[in-house]
Amino acid sequence: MALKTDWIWMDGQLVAWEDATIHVLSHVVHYGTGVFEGIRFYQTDAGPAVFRLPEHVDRLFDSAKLLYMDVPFTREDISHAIVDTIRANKLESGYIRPVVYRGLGQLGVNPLNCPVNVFVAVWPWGAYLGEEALNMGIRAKVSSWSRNYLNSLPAKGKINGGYVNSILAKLEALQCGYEEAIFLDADGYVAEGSGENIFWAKDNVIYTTPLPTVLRGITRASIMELAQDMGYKVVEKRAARDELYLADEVWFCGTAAEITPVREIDGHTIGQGERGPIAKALQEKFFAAVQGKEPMYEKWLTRV
Ligand code: PPE
Repeated sequence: MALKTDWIWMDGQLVAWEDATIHVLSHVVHYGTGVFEGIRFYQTDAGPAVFRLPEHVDRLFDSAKLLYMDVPFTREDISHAIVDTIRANKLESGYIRPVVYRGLGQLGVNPLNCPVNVFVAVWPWGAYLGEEALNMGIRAKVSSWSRNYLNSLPAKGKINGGYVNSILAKLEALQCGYEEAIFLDADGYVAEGSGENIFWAKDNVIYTTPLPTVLRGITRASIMELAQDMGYKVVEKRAARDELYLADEVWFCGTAAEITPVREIDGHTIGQGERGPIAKALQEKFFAAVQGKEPMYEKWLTRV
């Protein structure tokens, strides 16, 4: 199993992977009352390095705050737990999944009598949508499901239960023969993918969607910075779906998805129907940066 490693950090200590279990009556199992992060670490010449660790830990604490959970550890503790878990499992590169959740105490919608528990797991995770997707691009479908409405679920929280919305869109896209879904928000404007932010380019200007209804993606912020440093103008824009259909390039980005070009949406060929030059240039910069080959972005790396 791809998820099998040796150790998982649980509530302050490393436990054997087989023993990293929770009770079926834990609150999170019933109501999705947890928050999580997805972080990557990459192989560099000087050993593994975690990409933008402080930003991910900060977002984890923000997410917990939105669910009124006091994390029983400091940000420093969690950062150390992440580094320790990578070291213990002796992985060169992979994915990190910290989860802060309501555990075993009482059931019913009120979670306040349940403890707040934490675990950190790591595992090797290759290209999220397949290696070919990074080079050739994928086919996406505008979902018939709307992104969680901003007064239904806060977009700035990476909340476990909220991902059922993503799963519905993903399943619909797969059932219809596409690889990924594009969400519109409840007002009909382009929002994001099921687990990615979205960008597009038109006439050499790069666009992405504004934050109120999408996750404040750390890859999104990195790409905006890389693109600006490369001389591109980057604009946050509320857009209708037709703007994507008519774009020169479209790509998804996220920790898991990295930078995945989109070559077709709803039967419309995007640009030339392949990875475009801007997405390719950004991929090259991004992968160089995460592998410690760009001194300018060394600031984004935490050495393990
Ligand atoms: N939007 C959503 C809905 C989302 O889930 C992610 C990350 C992003 C945007 C991009 O955020 P960032 O990773 O900070 O650039 N999705 C995570 C989980 C994916 C999964 O299938 O699980 C991820 O990429 O780790």
